[in-house]
Amino acid sequence: MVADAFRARLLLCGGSGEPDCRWVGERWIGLAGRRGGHRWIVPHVFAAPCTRATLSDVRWLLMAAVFVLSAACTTPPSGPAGGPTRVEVLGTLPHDTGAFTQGLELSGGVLYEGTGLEGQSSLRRLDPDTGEVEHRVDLPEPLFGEGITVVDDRIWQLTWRDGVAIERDRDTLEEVRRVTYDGEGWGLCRDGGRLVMSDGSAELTFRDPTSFVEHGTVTVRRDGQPVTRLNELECVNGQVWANVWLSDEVVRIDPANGQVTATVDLSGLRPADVPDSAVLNGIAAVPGTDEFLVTGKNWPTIFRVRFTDG
Ligand SMILES: [Ca+2]
Repeated sequence: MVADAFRARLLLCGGSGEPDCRWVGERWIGLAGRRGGHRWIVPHVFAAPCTRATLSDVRWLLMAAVFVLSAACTTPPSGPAGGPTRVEVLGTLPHDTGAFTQGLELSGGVLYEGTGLEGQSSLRRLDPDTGEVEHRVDLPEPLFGEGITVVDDRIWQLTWRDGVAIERDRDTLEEVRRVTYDGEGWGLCRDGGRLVMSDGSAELTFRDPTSFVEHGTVTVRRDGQPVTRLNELECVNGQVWANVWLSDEVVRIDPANGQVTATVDLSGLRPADVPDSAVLNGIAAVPGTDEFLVTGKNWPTIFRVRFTDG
C-alpha cells in the first residue's frame, strides 16, 4: 500500500525543472519525499520490504535514505551535461608535417600556429583558406615553443620548461619582450580580460593579458575526477576547450568552476602511419561560426569541423 502510493517516475536531485535534475528510472518503486529543495527516494531494494514493515521500520528506512541521498544531493553533478560528443568534418586544409603543433588560433582572418621541439620551434602565420605558411619566425635554441594566443596587436607564445613567455608583434611576429613564470607552459588562450594557461596538469591558471601576472587557478574535473594532461587550449564564448595530451579527446571546460561540460571524440581524424608523438593538438575557433580548425603534431591535414551531439 505504502509503496504503491509512490509508484512513479521519480527524481534523484532537485525539483522539477531544475537544471541539475536527472531521472533515475522510468518505473522506480519506492518511497519518495522532499527535504529542503531536494526530492529523495528510497530505492526499491529498500522499499520492497516496506509493504510488510511496521511503521517504525518505514521511518527508519526513510531516515537512512535521507542521510545517504542528501549527501549526494548537496553536490552538483560534475560530469558532462549533454554537450557535443562527436565531430563532423566540413573541410580540410594541407598542414606542414614538419610542424610540431603546440598552438593554433584564428584571429582577424589569419591563422597563427606555434610549433615546438628544441631547434625546430617557430611561430607561423598561415592563410586559413589554403594552409600556406605566409611568414615564420624561429625560436632560438634551446627554447621549446608551446601555446600561443593573440592579445590585440601582440601575440603571447609560451615555452615548455624554459619558464619564459615571449610577447611578439602581431604583424611581424618579432619578439617584443619576455616575461618569466613558474612551472611548465603548455596551452594558452584569451578569455575576455584574462589569459588561461595549462601546464600539463589538471590545473588552469588565469593571468593578466598585459603583465602575464597570475591571478587565480581552477582545477578541471570530470565526473569528480581531475582531468590531467590539459594541453592546447581555445577560449570561445566564455568556455575553454582543451586537447588532452595522449588522447584523441577535446574537452569543454566551464572556467568558472573547472567542470568538464562536454567530451568530444576525434579519434576518427587521426592519420594512419604516424608516430605515437603525432598526437591530436591544435584547436582554433572560427570566429562568427560554431566551427573549429583542428590538427595534430606533424599531421598532414588541418580539419575544419563542427562538434555535434548526433
Ligand atoms: Ca588554440
